[in-house]
Amino acid sequence: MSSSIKVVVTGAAGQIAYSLIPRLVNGRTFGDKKVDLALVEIPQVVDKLKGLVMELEDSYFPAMGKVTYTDNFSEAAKDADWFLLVGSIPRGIVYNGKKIEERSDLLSINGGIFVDQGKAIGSFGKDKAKILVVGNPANTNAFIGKNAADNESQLWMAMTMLDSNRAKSVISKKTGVNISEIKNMIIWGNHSPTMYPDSENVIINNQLGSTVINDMSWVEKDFIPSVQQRGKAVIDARGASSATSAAKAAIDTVMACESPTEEGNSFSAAIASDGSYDVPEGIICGFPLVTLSDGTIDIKRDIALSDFAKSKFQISIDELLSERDAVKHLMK
Ligand code: NAX
Repeated sequence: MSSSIKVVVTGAAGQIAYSLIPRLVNGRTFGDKKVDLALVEIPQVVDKLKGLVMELEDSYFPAMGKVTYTDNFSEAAKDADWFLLVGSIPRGIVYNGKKIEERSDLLSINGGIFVDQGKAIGSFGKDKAKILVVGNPANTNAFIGKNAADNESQLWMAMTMLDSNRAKSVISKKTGVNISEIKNMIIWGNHSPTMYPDSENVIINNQLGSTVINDMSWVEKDFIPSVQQRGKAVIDARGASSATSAAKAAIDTVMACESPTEEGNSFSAAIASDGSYDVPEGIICGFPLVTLSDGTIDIKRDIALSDFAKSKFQISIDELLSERDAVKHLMK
């Protein structure tokens, strides 16, 4: 083993985490680094993690280092390199005596959680730590967390890789091209049904999607809605939200950040806008990203957006701005 890395996972007793955690220590996600895990849950379920730790031990992962579990996020955050923030309060549950149905309630409750977690990450996480928010509403949770952390060396992201993987799968079926030859699959905007999956700039077998697909009616009526609504379709079919595909997407995001992006490709995640593509500064927005050879993660800035793309993207930007306004009271 060349070195070690500490990874914090919240929501560790949940569905996504059950698929995610073993992959963190399988020796592939972080190459030959030894992986220390700090697993976090709410007090009511933290004891269940004892069983998960037993299973991890029984799986015999040579890359697995020290594994701890706790309901104390600040303690877990100490000197961590990566934070996978999966835990959040879902829509539909009763919280403090009230059924959580409205997006504004969801934003507010989870916002409170992300203020505390953000502060702890800013104070106790390593400088240059990377944070991937999976728990919904992911972009705005990341926006709140980043603001509370107030540590510019750390990189906050919200996950849109699952949307990108779903979009690749739809394009693969439409074109008959293997998914490994579908690159630069960009998700612009929010991880919500307003996201804009970009069929024009995707690279299919080394050619631009706008040339290969050439069927805007299919793009508008089939492709975009099926990617935007895929999460709901999985819930309707499975009776539970996407879990193994979400875990795979989180691993894909980590791996995309851990090694340089190949020329011409990009990966999807939402990060704080620096004004690129006229997105208001600060909101956590889905962009095409690249990992440079020195490990820096940057927005790929040379993508041409058509008028059609700009109008779709704007809908998602507007939604992010309204979410930002709804959590103003949580900002420093
Ligand atoms: P589960 O309900 O199975 O698990 C969530 C876990 O988080 C629970 O065990 C809960 O106790 C824990 N938790 C809640 N608050 C916590 C806190 N403050 N600290 C630590 N743990 C906490 O949900 P699961 O299916 O695993 O989904 C987790 C989240 O991912 C949900 O918010 C879901 O909406 C979101 N998703 C995000 C996706 C994305 O692409 N960004 C796709 C999949 C998924 O829908």
